[in-house]
Amino acid sequence: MSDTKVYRASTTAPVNIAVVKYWGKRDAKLNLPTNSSLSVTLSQNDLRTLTTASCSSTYSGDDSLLLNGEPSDISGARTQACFRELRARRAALEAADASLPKLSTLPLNIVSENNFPTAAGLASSAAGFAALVQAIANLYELPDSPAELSIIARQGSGSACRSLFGGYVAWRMGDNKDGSDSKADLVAPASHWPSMRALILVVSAAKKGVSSTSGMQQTVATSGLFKSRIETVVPANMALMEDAIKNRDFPKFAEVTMRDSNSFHSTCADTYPPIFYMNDVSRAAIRAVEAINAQAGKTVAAYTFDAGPNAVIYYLEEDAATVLGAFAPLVAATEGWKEGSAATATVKLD
Ligand code: 2P0
Repeated sequence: MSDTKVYRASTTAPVNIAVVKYWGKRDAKLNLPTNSSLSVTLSQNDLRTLTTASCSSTYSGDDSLLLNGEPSDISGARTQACFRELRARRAALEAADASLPKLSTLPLNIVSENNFPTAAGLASSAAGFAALVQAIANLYELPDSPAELSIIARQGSGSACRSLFGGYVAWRMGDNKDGSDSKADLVAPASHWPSMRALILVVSAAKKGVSSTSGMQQTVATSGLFKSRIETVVPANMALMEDAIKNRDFPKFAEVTMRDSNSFHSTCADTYPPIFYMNDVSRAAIRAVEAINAQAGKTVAAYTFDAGPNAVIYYLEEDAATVLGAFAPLVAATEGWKEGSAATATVKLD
């Protein structure tokens, strides 16, 4: 009798916001980066992708993906690479154990939802590909560790490899040509530094003008500053950041975070033609952080910006009143991302 069962597994994956940024590929096909990077994973209660993967012999035709209720194109090489790698691992399990159902040959049906704006510089591709890979890995009951799965998620979107872990996560660039050592690595769990918080200032929920993928390719090809960033600035920032996290040294964490964001956006401005992700409200957020720190007489807040104008402000719980109070006027200048919600989210990192 043929098996008509629907096999199903769900998972959520969090957003991560880099404090040492990934920007540049040495191999565009495998998503191998020109530098290592390090991120802080935000709480799944606030920003996350929820994904369900299912497969069945009763599904007709091809694999499919429904993203936020809309059919989404999965023919791209990156999504196909993730499907192919996961199927190969399942097929190996099935070859070793004939009693396992033959899921690797069935069409996959993926349903995915973000609870935040997609492609607006809030790392939606990171949470999206991490959730896609983890959901299919769960469906296939793969024994692979998060670090091993991060190698697959990386091929979907580079930053996705860091969303396989919570807490403080490094993406080690690796040396190998095949990408087998370019993977995520847990620097510290969120519980190591439980008072860390993030304030997200949604300056604009619109889709970004220049995609990260094409923006970083233009930077690699045209920026002179980029060379010193990957050879000198980032290796130093990685070492300083890991020490700051290990020692729970907020002033150092903050300084490296802000310097690395500035360095990344400088290489964007040094790209020809230049790329500008920050706008006037973003720059006002930088000034606000400087004013908060000057008034406090110590560093209590750190800004960082990805490939969009939205600000992420890191601070510690004990400084919440100072930081959130100072940001109140600026919040009025930002737009919310979903009806009824404020323009900002304060995020606990669990
Ligand atoms: C990061 N960003 O480290 C940096 C900072 C944006 C600025 O990772 O081409 O969407 O899919 O590998 O991962 C955005 O790049 O690019 C990114 P692809 P991805 O978070």
